[in-house]
Amino acid sequence: MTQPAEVSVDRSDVPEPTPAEDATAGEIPADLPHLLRELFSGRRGESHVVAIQDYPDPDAISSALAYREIARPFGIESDIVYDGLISHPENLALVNLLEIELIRFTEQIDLSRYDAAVFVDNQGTTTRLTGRLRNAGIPTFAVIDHHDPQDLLDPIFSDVRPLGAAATQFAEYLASGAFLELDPGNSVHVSLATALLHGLHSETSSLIRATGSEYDAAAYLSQFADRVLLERVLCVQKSRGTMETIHAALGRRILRGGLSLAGVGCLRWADRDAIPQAADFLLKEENVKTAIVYGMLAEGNGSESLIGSLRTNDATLAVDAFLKSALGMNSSGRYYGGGRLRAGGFEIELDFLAGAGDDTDEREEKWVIFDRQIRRKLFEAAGLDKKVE
Ligand SMILES: [Mn+2]
Repeated sequence: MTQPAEVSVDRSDVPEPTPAEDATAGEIPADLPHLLRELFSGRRGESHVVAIQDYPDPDAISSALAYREIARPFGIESDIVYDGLISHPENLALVNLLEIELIRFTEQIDLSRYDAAVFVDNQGTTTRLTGRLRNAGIPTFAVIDHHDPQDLLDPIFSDVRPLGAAATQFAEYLASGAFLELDPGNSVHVSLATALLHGLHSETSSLIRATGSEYDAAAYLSQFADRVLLERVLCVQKSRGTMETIHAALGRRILRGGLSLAGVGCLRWADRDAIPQAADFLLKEENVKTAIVYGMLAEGNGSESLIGSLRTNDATLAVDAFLKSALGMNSSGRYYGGGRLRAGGFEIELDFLAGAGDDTDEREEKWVIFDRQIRRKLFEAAGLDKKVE
């Protein structure tokens, strides 16, 4: 380990990712943690920006925290930055209870002060920071993610494997002992293990979608996690806005051929995360295989968008392809929707049509049109359009 590989790293040993569905309890390639350690030792004194997706979930938050802790012994300081919002109550609880320091991007933050960028639980396609970091001239040091390879970034270190969660990758790094030994008496380590356990629990729908690797990771993390804290993070009550959105979704849902579709109307920005929670809820109904909930969201700055979430327990549904073909792309070639195994989402900016101000009638008229349009496209793509009213 004398000559840290600065630029060229042979990635031929990194296994070719296969669809997440086929993931088995594969062993972590033994050289990955050691390769990362070697790279860390050549970067002492650096400051890294860990970019997580715009609407960070527990998998992303805990993975970023893990990166910070494994890099710290090498004299590398990391800031965890996101350019969006944390609104899901469970995610807020995680951040607050574990006192996780996250930085929300604003124009005042000078990204050029960082030496390198790291992407965890994403590959640069779900965070607006990618373009900002590129503009600031920040090189990409590492990409550590469990989604299908997207080849947008060209990192020095890449670990993109089809696992149930990014938290699993970091649990494997920790278990390898290449970076630090977790100590059950160290409160930072206990917080980290608790956060990762929560990350992989929530990312795999309470381990239902877990592979063997997630069970191995959970077994390892459970030696250090704080169960009382974990319970407090998990048992967060739903906000009033979320309850109202679920109520609207139940009242407005249209059931057809195993698809439950609900347009919930206009939403407050703070209730954005009510959409996926409502989709989760609709999926519980008998005979429902796929649930899609969408609504119209007004941002403080006057911009508006339609956002939606898809949840399915139909293993044969190719979520990503379904949403891409149903909703298409915008004029700059960016798809409105996409997804992974059993979950997906979409976001359609209203651009010129945005901004009804306080005129609720105008907003309601707009909603009626968009609602009908989205409903038609989704039913058509699902082959259920014959009976559209
Ligand atoms: Mn994830």
